[in-house]
Amino acid sequence: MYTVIGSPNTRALRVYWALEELQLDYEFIPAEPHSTWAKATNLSGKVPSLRTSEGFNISDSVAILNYLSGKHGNEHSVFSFPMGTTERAEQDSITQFCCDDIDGPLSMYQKNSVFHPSSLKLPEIRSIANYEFSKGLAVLEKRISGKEFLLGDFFSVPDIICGHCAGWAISLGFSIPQSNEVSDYLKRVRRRKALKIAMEKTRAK
Ligand SMILES: N[C@@H](CCC(=O)N[C@@H](CS)C(=O)NCC(=O)O)C(=O)O
Repeated sequence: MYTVIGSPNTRALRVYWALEELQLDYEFIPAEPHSTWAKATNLSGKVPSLRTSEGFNISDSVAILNYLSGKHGNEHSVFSFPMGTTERAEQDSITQFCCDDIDGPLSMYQKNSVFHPSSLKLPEIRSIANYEFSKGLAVLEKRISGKEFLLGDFFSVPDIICGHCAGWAISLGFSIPQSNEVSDYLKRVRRRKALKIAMEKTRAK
C-alpha cells in the first residue's frame, strides 16, 4: 500500500493518475506545499511525495512516476522502457522536454504569483510564461505528430505530465490551440478513465 502526500490541486494529481492507471491501492494525505506534512516528507517543503509500505519516501513527481512505472508498469498501463536502452534514453529525453518546456513556464508563472515575496512579483511574468508555453506546445506538436502517445503506441510517464499540465494551463487561463494535433492529443490523454477516477477519489475527501 502506498501513501501519497499532496493535494490533488498540485502535481500530486500525476501520482494519483498513475496509481489508478496501474490499478494500485493507495492512501493519501491532501497536504498543501509547505504544510507540516510537506515539510516532513520533502526538505524543500514541496509536494508530491510517495511513501512506500516499507517507509521509504520518494519526492518529485517524475521520480515517483518513473519508480511506479518501472516497478508495476506494462504495455497496458504506464509503460516504461528498461534503463540502459536507447528507447529509454528517448523516453527520458521526452520526459525532460515536458518538464522544461511545458511544465516550466506554468511553474515559473505560478511560483511568481503564489510563492514569491510580493517585492519580487512581476506583472510581465504572465506574458513571458505564455510565450514560453506556446513555444513548448509548438515543439510538442512536432513530437506528437502521427503518434497516439509520446512514446508511440504506449501510454507513459510524459503523457501524464503533459496531460496534467494541460489541465493546469487551462486553470491558469493559458491558451491551448483548439484544433490541431496537440489539442487532439491532450484531449485524448485527459479523457482517460484513470484520470477521472483519480480526480473523483481525491477531490471527494
Ligand atoms: N519537480 C517537482 C516540483 C514540485 C513542486 O514545485 N510542487 C509545487 C506544488 S505543484 C510546490 O510544492 N511548490 C511550492 C514551492 O515552489 O515552494 C515535482 O515534479 O514534483
